[in-house]
Amino acid sequence: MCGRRPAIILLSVALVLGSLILYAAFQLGDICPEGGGRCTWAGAMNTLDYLRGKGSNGEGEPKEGDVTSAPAVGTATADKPVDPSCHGFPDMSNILLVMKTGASEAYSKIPTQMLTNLRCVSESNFLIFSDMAQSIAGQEIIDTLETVIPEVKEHQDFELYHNQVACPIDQETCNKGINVAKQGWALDKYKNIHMAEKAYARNPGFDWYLYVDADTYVVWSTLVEWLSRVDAKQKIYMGSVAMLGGFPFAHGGSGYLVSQGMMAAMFDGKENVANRFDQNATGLCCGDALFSMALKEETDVSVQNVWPTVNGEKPNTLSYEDSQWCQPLVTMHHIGSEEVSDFYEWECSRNYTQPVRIKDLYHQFIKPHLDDTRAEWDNLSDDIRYADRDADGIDSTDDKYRFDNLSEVEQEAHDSATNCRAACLELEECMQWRFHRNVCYMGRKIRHGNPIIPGDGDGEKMVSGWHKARIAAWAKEHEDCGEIQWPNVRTSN
Ligand SMILES: *[C@@H]1O[C@H](CO)[C@@H](O)[C@H](O)[C@H]1NC(C)=O
Ligand SMILES: *[C@@H]1O[C@H](CO)[C@@H](O)[C@H](O)[C@H]1NC(C)=O
Ligand SMILES: *[C@@H]1O[C@H](CO)[C@@H](O)[C@H](O)[C@H]1NC(C)=O
Ligand SMILES: CC(=O)N[C@H]1CO[C@H](CO)[C@@H](O)[C@@H]1O
Repeated sequence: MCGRRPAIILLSVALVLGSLILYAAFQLGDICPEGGGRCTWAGAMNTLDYLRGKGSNGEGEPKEGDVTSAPAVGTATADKPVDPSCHGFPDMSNILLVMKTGASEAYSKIPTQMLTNLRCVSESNFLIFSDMAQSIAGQEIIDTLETVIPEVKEHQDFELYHNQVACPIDQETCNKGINVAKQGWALDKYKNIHMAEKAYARNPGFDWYLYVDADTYVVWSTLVEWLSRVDAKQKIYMGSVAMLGGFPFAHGGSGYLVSQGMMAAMFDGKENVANRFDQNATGLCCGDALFSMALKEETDVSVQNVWPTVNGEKPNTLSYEDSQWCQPLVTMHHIGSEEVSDFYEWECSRNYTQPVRIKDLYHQFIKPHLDDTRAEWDNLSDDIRYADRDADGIDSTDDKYRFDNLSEVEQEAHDSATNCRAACLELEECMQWRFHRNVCYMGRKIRHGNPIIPGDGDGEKMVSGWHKARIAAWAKEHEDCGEIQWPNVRTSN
């Protein structure tokens, strides 16, 4: 029962929380105005019909390969009123999301995904695979490694796999003192092909199979609009291309898309396809690369690059520049739970109506946070460098350095953060700057970056800053992007 209707569990918890919040708000005489907070749990809970609908209607188990019966979540039906926070959610009933995680991280990643990015996705439109069978608040987590051939399971890479099953209490406690990151990574590469084979065996009827990690964010509005323009009957495998020893593959964390035509070519009429590659995985770093090699070997189809639409970065690490600014965005990676929640609330507030472009992230998540100067921050500026040519550790052959024909301000740029900033103000191409250990770095692109660890190294702090006026002027000038240019997808191989 619990496994079949995870929504009930989540919603029961939410109902209690929601009631408490509403009660508290009522006590304070401070009930939100109608529609306010629609994208929060409390807001959604305002609609009692919605609760009743989701909690009691028997939509039933999805039948195998039964795609057409999956209702579009954004659409209310007579017996299933719509979750108000899913208002406008696109019809993704021809897409199956296949999410990969591991037992050591599942409880920290999956609940937030379920509450936010997967919230409006129908149960019949996603599967979650891991290195152990689990149930998270009723959501089935499938052991994708169950079918790996027994000899390969004897490999030391499977140490964590066997330990996890043997653990009689929670994994977190059992894993104390174990390097879970390292052991989890060793296991991970065995998953991808098995996961695809199992997803297709359970659900062979979808047009598109989108493979992501548990720290990937999917922008549904962009994805659905884009895929409606691509013929899924063709053999298509696409993502953000990376290389392994010269072999191109779609980076797994960014997410990759495989068409119906491609899945059929890989698995139809064959048995135990994934097992053919179990042995290969032992000698390789990564499962996403092996997946690409396996596709190539079985079908002779190669990966297509659709970066930056499928993207491994996130708002604070993306580069806001000409070549990416107007591009539509479908995925981001390394997204923590707090960030997933922020994006979800933002997309919900836009009613999922417009495809998201990279520039939208700048406006929503970057622009409000740029400062003239920020200490202990790495803003990733590194297009031009100023330094003392003879100082220790300066590789004067690196052509990022400017030593000659400098203005007075440029000559002094490496003396202090204040001077570095002054040089940025003077140099027209400078959007932002960074000062560290008597090197002044300047950036021509807009990037936000990360805090540095305080007290790192010998105590010399890194300081960053942005030329806010110049950035604002650039953004304004580039605001008009015209029609969306979708990635070019080859439909014949
Ligand atoms: C897997 O290993 C077999 C045997 O060594 C080899 O023939 C095959 O090309 C390998 N396949 C991949 C995808 O690495
Ligand atoms: C989203 O939909 C709600 C409810 O229909 C509406 O009030 C709101 O103005 C819409 N917002 C946007 C950004 O379209
Ligand atoms: C510096 O200026 C001189 C004279 O204008 C020019 O010949 C030289 O190429 C310049 N050097 C650099 C590195 O720009
Ligand atoms: C992404 C990036 O360029 N990071 C750099 C930030 O600055 C530090 C210190 O100069 C470099 O070590 C990083 O590579």
